[in-house]
Amino acid sequence: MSPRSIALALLVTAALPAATQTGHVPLVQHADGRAHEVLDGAWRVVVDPYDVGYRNIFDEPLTTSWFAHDAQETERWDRLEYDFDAADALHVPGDWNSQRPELFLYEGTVWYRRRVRLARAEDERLILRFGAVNARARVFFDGDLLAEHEGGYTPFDVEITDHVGAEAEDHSLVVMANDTRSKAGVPMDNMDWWNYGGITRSVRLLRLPATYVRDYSVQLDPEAPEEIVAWVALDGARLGQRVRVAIPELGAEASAQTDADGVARLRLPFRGERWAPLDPRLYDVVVEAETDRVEDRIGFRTVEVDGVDVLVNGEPVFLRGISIHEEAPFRGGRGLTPDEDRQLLEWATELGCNYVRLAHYPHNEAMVRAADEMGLLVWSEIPAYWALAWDDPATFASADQQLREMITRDKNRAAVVLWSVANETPVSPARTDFLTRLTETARALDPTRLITAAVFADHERQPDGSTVFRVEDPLAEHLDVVGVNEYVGWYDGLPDKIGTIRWEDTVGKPLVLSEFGAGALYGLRGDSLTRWSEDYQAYLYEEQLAMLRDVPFLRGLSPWILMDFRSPRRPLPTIQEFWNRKGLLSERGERKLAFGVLQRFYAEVARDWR
Ligand code: GCB
Repeated sequence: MSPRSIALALLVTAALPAATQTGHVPLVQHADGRAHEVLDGAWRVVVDPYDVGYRNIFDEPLTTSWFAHDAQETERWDRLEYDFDAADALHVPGDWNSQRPELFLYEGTVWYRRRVRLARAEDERLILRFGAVNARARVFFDGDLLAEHEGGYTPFDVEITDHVGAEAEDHSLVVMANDTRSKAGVPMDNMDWWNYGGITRSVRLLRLPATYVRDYSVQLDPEAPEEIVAWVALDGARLGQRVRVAIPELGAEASAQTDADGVARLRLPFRGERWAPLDPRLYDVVVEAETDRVEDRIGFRTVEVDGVDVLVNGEPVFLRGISIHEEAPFRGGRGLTPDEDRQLLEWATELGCNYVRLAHYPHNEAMVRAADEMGLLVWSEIPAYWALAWDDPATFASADQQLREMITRDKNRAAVVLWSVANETPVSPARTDFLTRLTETARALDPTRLITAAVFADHERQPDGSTVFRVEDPLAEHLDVVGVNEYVGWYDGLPDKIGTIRWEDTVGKPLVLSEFGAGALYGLRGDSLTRWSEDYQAYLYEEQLAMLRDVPFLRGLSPWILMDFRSPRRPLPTIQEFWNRKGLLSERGERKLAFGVLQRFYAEVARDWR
């Protein structure tokens, strides 16, 4: 059915499927490495604050949505209360909040429309890759609902093969994006970052053969690091094929026959150079089946924990890190370009980092690939943040799915060493059970990386005036590396309290101080106790770093945060203006004093850990 021919009926009968995760196909590995067309650019939009696109006046769902038809008037008496062709456009990838002043605080539904002229070769499969749509997406093709996806920071794929014919024809692609916050969501309805809505990452149309290489994993065998273990999974009718994995530069290759599920396992000798922090070595890797071929760039390294040490390639490392939000430098907002990703990572490198915590959700794929190329270790996390609805099975399903999508997408990146399942979650049996199950998912999908979470430490004032910090969270037992967020000097006392802290090891695992920090407005000076001044922030960093130097089981830190970022929780006029000011850089990249304090500390640590 062409959109133009659709009658303007508001049919009200059956409901849209209740499930929020339907229709999409298993993720295609390395979408960028496949033949594709980029569907970014100007998409026409209808802003729909009352959700008229999918419900009638009695709050009953529409069988097929009003806007999804992308209809046009054909007779002069037609009643059509929208018109995509005459509507304004928003840029994809991007969020709506930072593109239009009147949408700055908008949370709700926006319908995006893009026309595509497509023909399909026989035996070709067409898959739409959405890098991310925050937070819920419904994808309609020529008016038909093809897929729904929930989770605003991970990719999903929608197959349109059966909807495209041999002749070139115009098709209508409509995406409903909704970013209404909810208590049962992941993240929940309360968080300290901007809920940027929209098609926030690139949209691509992948052209794949009838049976294609859907996924693969190519990594050093942690048990026998002179070998690479690989698996390849095919998708399509010809699941029985010979597949080959090769690293031409090393003259290494292996081939194997797929099993009945289209999966083959292979081993290759590895006599190359390892990928190492700040010394990244990537190899061209060819993954080939009889009907498809993909090329990727992959690094090889090991990562493990030995007592309180984190070992990369068998060498103890100290994680000199910084936390980063996915917010565009200089302009704010999402839809970062590869240059903007790199800018953030270059600033981290200038700070002396060998490690970044990509908070509080999976960042875009190009960001992780840039870290891989720059030799920055990565902590990657899902937005299981603060008080989720631990008892709600749908909340668990969403967290679990986002974790799977993150691991599926990034499992071939040597840079990624830590998967984090949560940030600052209130301890209860239901929460610990929920998060423990997530650690099990992560380990089952990827037994080669370390599992972590950012938790709180218990602290107690002692009669001698000191404050003892120890991790008593039962989740720690299920983690390889324990992350702790600690805000003494900002939310808890003044910076001079930091000197009273003593850490006690209760878990025998590496500790990473995943956050500490203080707000400062760039350019605001005062004495070291003037809140919001650069001086206060610098003083707090000095005190924290002096204290942390003496923690024998500390193996890294990622202070909060590289750059100021937007947050609706931060309304203080003249200082915050909806920016969380804990950045070491302003949103324009201007260095605050504390940048230099941390930079000097990292220079020292880099010398000591050589
Ligand atoms: C935290 C959170 C982080 C906040 C930060 C703050 O503990 O993990 O998301 O932005 O504190 O600035 O309060």
